[in-house]
Amino acid sequence: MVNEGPRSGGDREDAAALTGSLSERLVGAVRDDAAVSRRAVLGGLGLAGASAVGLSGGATASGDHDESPHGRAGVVGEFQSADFDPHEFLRTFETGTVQTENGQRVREFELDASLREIEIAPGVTFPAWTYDGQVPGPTLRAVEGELVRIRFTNGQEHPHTIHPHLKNVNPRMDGIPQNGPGVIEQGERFVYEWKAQPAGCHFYHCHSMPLKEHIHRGLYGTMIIDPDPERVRENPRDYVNYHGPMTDDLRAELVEEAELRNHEYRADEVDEMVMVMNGFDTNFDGDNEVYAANTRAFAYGVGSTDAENGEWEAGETVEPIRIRRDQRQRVYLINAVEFDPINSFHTHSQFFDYYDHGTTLMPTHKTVDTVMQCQAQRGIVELDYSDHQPGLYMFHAHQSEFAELGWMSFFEVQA
Ligand SMILES: [Cu+2]
Repeated sequence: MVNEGPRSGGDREDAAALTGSLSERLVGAVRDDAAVSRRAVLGGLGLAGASAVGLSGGATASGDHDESPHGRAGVVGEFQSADFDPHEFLRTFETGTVQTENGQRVREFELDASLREIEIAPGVTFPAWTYDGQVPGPTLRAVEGELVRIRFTNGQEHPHTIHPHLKNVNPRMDGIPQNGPGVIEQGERFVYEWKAQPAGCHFYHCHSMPLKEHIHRGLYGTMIIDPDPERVRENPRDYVNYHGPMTDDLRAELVEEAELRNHEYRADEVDEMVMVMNGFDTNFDGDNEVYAANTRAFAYGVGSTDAENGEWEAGETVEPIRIRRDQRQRVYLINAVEFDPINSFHTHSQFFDYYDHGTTLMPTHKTVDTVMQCQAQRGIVELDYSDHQPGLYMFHAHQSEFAELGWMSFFEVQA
């Protein structure tokens, strides 16, 4: 008998039950841990103290579900704050404004630093330091060879910077306390300028001291530099770790890959996503309590829903990432986790190609189902689900603990 495929309601209910039970366990643990630790820190404020820092809400199942202690299987706490949507963030790329100055293409962005309470698990908030009010900061996207100009304003009481993981030839622009303008104090502005090179998937973050706090609090984001197909045609060897003959066919293939990476050419033919793996130390003891891809624990899990065939209800905050079988998927993946030495990305029932740092147009890892990244390491994951039956396919950190504390997600392959 041919099996009936994974789209039966049972699979969705099971996935929702798993997501829900992990989410509730996480929220319960964080709430208890935070209440205890903060009572000690805040001198007997107890639950009132926890409430004052936004941790008293706990998991709140969406309104129409049974709250009985025995009837919560499959009930998933929904996120209450609508100020950040990881589903929207996933496919949002900021391309700034472009102008030409003395023959040089210049791409401008504005960023500010500010304090923001962000919701990291249903009902659990975290006092973040943010770029543009969000964690991760906006995904900035430019084209190789351009000048990237960032007008930065620090609107927060701590001194901050923006440090780019680019090949930056001007030390004044390195965004560290010791060089150029140094740290940018509250109310100050600075204009950073960087050459957009090399093409790839890159990281930006604050480099003020203590560095681990400024990163852990949320001051980081992704900067994508799209390869310039014309430059690839002229200098194909810059984009491959390959020493054989450069044939016309290979050159043409590399140029085509560059076009499929470049948002001004054909990148829209690929389903592009950004996943910043991050973690949050909610009681400030030097260990993370909550992990995620894109800040919200289990947001790409499976929610409890009556929806069928992947038609998730509007406003639902926990839902898998819907993908098409007839389209290539590309994930710009970065590890921003503080305190833990490595993070990883693992796909179930699937192998992918990986481009370490995204700087090559041929995979650096071919046909793998797990990659690991240290902090600031990043790369491009390319997936092909055309052979797969429709349904839910899990992916997660293969540090199992991270997965159980929030970094567990599903792709839902559409029929
Ligand atoms: Cu900072």
